[in-house]
Amino acid sequence: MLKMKRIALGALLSLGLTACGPMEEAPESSFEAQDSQELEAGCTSLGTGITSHACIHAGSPTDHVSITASATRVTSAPAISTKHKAYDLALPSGAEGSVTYVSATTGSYAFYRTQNVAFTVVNGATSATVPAALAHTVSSSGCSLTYVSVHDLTAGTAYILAAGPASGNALTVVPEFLNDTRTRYYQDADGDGYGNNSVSVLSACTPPSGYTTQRFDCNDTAASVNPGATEICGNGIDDNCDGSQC
Ligand SMILES: [Ca+2]
Ligand SMILES: [Ca+2]
Ligand SMILES: [Ca+2]
Repeated sequence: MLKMKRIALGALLSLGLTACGPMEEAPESSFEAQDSQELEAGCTSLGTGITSHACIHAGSPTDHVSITASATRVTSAPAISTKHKAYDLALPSGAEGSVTYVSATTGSYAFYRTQNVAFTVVNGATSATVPAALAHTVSSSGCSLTYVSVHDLTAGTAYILAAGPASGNALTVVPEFLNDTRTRYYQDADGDGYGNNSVSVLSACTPPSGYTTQRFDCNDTAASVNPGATEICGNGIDDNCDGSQC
């Protein structure tokens, strides 16, 4: 199930504000982050951070592991449970093949693939299908991964991943645990490219518009004030957010 919690603004206020002097009271974020291990509510696609991470594994020869998939959906099928690997599955000719995945932690897992073929996640204990919480095509330059689906898994349970048939009877799968690859985004209300330290989300998803990975804007209501601005002497404003005026 999708779940969300409001982020603790109090904890965020302690993040690196010393360089910016007094802060205005931060507005509450409209994008609600969460501190569980599951996909955020409202997530419509995975962000570039986790996709880039998966692409690194897909592009690294040393991360590849060759697996011959089982012709039947059994919990004794070969496991692809080790994270940060790219599994090259050899599928039965013209048919689906199965491998297993035992999640170390309860939460949301992304399975990136090189082809958008049938991909079913089955709980090995109950035989229940685990529906995708999210699934979409992937477009990343120089990356062989073209599709991803996210499934909520329970720690210690053996899941059967049934995939295919696939072109060439081959499919590469890169599993990623969302909590390993979340990115913190900061609200940039004034659009100057620098975000407000005190309004942020930690997300594996594409952030809402108006959020950026760059932070340390000491006045997010004035685009002329940010760490990249030129200090103007005598105007009474800390233009460049270094905590002082010249
Ligand atoms: Ca800003
Ligand atoms: Ca600003
Ligand atoms: Ca200054």
